[in-house]
Amino acid sequence: MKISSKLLNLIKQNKSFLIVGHINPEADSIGSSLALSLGLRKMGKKDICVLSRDPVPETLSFLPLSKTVRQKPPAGEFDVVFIVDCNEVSRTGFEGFRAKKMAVIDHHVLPSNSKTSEFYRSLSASLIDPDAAAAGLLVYRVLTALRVTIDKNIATNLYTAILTDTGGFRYSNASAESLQTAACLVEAGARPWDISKEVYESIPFKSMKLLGLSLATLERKDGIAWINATKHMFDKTETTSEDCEDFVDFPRKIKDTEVAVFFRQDGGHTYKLSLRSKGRVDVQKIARSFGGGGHVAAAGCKVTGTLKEVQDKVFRAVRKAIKES
Ligand SMILES: [Mn+2]
Repeated sequence: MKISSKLLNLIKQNKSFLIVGHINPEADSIGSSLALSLGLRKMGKKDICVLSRDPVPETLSFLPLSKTVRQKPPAGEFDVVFIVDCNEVSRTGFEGFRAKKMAVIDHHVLPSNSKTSEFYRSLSASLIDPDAAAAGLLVYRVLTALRVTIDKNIATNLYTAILTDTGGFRYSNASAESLQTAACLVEAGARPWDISKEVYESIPFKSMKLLGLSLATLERKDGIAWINATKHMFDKTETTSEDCEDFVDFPRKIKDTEVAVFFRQDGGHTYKLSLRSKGRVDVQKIARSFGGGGHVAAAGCKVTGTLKEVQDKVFRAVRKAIKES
């Protein structure tokens, strides 16, 4: 996809930039925003602010310049606000921005309602490519089109963004472009093992203890594999819900699993569910039938009842979805 000259000119012809990602930011949101800001700085732009409503997760504090991310916009008006890794103002967690112009760099599918298209028409420029594996790839395209030299700090931010959004270059979005770009980023100074260590090999000890307890509950039936984490387990390991973010990946890894479910006890009789599909079943539909949402292959919802009641209800819906797939 070609980058519009509108977007390139918007950058060339303006001086001050506010760059904002989405709420609950992960590596693509933070890494892409920081890389864009570093690239603009290399072009001689001095007035740049990277904004995130929620703080940078501790696990991403290794990203170069991550400490410069602000949670509140500075006073004064910017020339341009860039919305990165999302395509709605509401996803940024802010109500609006003091900026003369707005642009979007994103790889999510645009929600198809009129309000959005009105918003879309109001943009000064955009680069929205749902086929791109990560927003980081789009920022790379923009910076190279602007002939910015990619240095080690930019490369580290972008490599981490692409690495994590492709699940370590394993998911179906791991395109030739993502691998080719990653190779260029390594040449520019990104260090794969250093980054992998930070992203995949820095699990807190207590989280691993919790995983041990949770994995001991593993069961499977009819193409569904599941584990759970109870309040008792959190208390015993002195952990919180933050310590079990990827747990649902473990039942998904099992051969012949169609749908994996992780049940996390939230209150006495409330369970937060994470659902993952290996590709055949649309778990977003299942989650939505319980008031939740997400993506085709990854979704979540909350269900009340005892663990047994919750599991009976959910498995009935999952079995039906597997049968219909
Ligand atoms: Mn992303």
